[in-house]
Amino acid sequence: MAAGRGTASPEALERGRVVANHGRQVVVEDAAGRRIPCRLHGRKLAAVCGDEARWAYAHAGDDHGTVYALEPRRRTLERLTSGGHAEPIVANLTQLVVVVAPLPAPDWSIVDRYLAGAAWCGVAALIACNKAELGLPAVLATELDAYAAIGVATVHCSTRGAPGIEALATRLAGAVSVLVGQSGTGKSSLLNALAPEARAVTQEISAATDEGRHTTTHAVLHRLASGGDLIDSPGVRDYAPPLPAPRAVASGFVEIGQRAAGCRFQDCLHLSEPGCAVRSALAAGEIRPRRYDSYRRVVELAREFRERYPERRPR
Ligand SMILES: Nc1nc2c(ncn2[C@@H]2O[C@H](COP(=O)(O)OP(=O)(O)OP(=O)(O)O)[C@@H](O)[C@H]2O)c(=O)[nH]1
Ligand SMILES: [Mg+2]
Ligand SMILES: [Zn+2]
Repeated sequence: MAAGRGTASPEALERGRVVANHGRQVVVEDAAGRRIPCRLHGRKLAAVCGDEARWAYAHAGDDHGTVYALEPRRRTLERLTSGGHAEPIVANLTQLVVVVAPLPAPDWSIVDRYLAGAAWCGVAALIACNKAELGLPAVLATELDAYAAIGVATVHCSTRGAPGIEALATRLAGAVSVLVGQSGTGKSSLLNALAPEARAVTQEISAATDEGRHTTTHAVLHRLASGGDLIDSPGVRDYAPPLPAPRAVASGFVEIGQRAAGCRFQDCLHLSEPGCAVRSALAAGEIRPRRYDSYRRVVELAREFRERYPERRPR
């Protein structure tokens, strides 16, 4: 089937999935697994990795095509831009995998914000601790145990030695997952280990700063032989998801959201209100101060957002 540029009607278009995104140029995978470079039709169309696309070859026999439309997105991972807008990163996900490692040293507030963002958009989340063959510093092991204790799944993996990638592969089977996290944690290395044909570029972290070099610049999706689809994404220096109303922030912090029902006031923000079950649990050592601090900072962000953009409705 081929539809010319001006003649493409929705029924005549093929279905495919955006598996890489380079601005106005994308790569679409068709039902047979072929990957076709496509341009986006019109200025308004903006695709992200994971989008379901309606596309057509420009002319019969062409090896490139045009994307004319995108299907409505489900479960989109978004980030809050400095201008206060929600920018989609990847679409139609089922699982977010936050990758941490002994080096670069984890920034746990980034991890907490990813977990909150996943909860708010209805995506399951998992923490993968890569480079585990190096051995885990006690502080890292303690944090991972604490996440496990509040019900966040954690898996240890390595692309260089034991424990390997099997436990991660098991978690990815049957899911559409995205690898996110700080630069240099080994996201692209994990993709290459799981899907060697991906041949994603990887790079040593900087010896001067012990930080990654922001090697990956675009999200890319690969099918795994072990099952599931995996999206590699660029490493971040910081991350904030689009913010809900301050009262809804607790739903992104599982151990805080669970206790909110015990608060005296229904609209308790768990900051300094009397009769607050969350503050009681914090005082009793049942909630970790570091996690509470992450929560408090996100509530502050959500309040600032409301003051700054009163016309924008929180989702
Ligand atoms: N020791 C050890 N090093 C690893 C492991 N996995 C990846 N690395 C190394 O970590 C460095 C960074 O790996 P990348 O895969 O480029 O990291 P990334 O997370 O994709 O980085 P960005 O694309 O910048 O976000 C490279 O030198 C990898 O060889 C591992 O399991 N153990
Ligand atoms: Mg990378
Ligand atoms: Zn409270």
